[in-house]
Amino acid sequence: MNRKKPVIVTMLAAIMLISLIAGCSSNKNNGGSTPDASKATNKPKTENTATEAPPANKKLVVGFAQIGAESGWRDAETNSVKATFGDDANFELKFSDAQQKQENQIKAIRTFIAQKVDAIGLAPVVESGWETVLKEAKDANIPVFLLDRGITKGNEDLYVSFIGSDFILEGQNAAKWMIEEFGAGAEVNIVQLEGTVGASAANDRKKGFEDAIAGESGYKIVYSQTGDFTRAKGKEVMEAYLKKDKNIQVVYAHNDDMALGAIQAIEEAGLKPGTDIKIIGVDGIKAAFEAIAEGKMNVTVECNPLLGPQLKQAILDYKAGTALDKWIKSDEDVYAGQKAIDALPNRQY
Ligand code: GZL
Repeated sequence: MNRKKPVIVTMLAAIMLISLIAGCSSNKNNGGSTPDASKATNKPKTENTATEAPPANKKLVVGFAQIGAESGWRDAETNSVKATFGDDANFELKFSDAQQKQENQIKAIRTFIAQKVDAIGLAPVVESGWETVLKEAKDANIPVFLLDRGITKGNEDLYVSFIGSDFILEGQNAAKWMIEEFGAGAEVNIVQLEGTVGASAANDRKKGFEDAIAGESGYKIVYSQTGDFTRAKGKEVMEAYLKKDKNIQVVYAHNDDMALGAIQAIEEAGLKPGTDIKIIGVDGIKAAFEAIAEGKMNVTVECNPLLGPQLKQAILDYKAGTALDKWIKSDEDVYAGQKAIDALPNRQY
């Protein structure tokens, strides 16, 4: 005989079943939320929308859109990224070299998106022109990490973090060394060898340096021209200038490779680099330390290229749901004279 269960028992069972289901689904959402660490510091934190870590046995596939191989610094950064991910069985690195062309970097990012990589690293050759392709990566739910150069302000929602240096500070440090060397009120003519047109590293090193000498009326930038961060172009620009005018006291190059090219041009013009004309570079590559030890260069402002470990850690933190700083900054130093000579044996790149 089919006895009807009291209605109350059936309703209670239904209520219990519904609350049980609701309880499980809310736990699942909590697993994906990012602990709000922004209260701990006033640094802007990146909202982490990662919902779950990949299964334990799956490799994390990282696409890295590198600029090119234009300088010793760039080679050191490439080696750092390749070594970091190549040594870790939990990762697979897809690497592309854009030969310093933005369109090649954009193509590489689109390929990474099509390959459904787990994360994209990008060293943007120039600041502008990234909105469309980075929006495509965002729509594909692929986190983007900027390495060593930045993009136009106002697009912070298109990348997780910028891992790199304070280029304005680097420009300020270059000017600070120069003013300490010559003294306030000195009459100093300066040739500035600028980096790649439109690159954040060039824009900000220029800004930092020029702002720092704005109050020093005797310090004049008599010529400023891009050498595209390469040794060959740095030499070419310096050769052309020296044909017109030899009355300069300082060369400020946005990277050591252009400074080393300028040194060659100065020697070929019959002048003594490091003595007749003081040479300031940025990067801290070994060849610059060697030039300082030879007395042909005066100072290099360090810029850390060994960013592979920081990129890997940022990806792991992001995947684990940890809040990340929008700017993961490198700490750097300034090397001149005996300090550079003493540091030379330990320089890694
Ligand atoms: C700096 C980097 C610059 C280096 C140059 O982070 O973008 O690009 O200073 C390199 O040597 O070409």
